[in-house]
Amino acid sequence: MTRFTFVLFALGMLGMSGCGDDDEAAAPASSGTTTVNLALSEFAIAPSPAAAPAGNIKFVAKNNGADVHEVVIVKTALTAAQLPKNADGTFNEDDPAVSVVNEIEDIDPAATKELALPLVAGHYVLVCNIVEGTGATAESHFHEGMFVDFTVQ
Ligand SMILES: [Cu+2]
Repeated sequence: MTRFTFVLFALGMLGMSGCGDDDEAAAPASSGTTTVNLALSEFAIAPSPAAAPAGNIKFVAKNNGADVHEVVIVKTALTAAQLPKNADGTFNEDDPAVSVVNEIEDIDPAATKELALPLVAGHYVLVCNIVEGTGATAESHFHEGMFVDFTVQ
């Protein structure tokens, strides 16, 4: 036992183990699951934290708005502002420059939905691609700016 670990041990004996925990359990952060909270509103997606380590990531999407929202997880080299659009202003999920990884669909107002999935390092964009109404009065959440860049490190 080194002097340093002895000090940690001693601190633990003093009831401060919450600070040090067990050294044996100090594995790389990427081996666990990182929770990323997503706050949804009209018309924004706010991730916290704004980036996460590669590995299992659990998105917890809370709808703070009055509309139904969704979160489409897209892997792409494009920035959120560069994403390809359909003629109606919605995000083109089928464009070859993007890869839709998964999505959390139809999150009602005040509801929370979770999705855990393994993500490799790279650049992602989180998009709400909901469209309300049809024709000239249709409102595209993507067109309104409901997207955000997200980095997996
Ligand atoms: Cu939306």
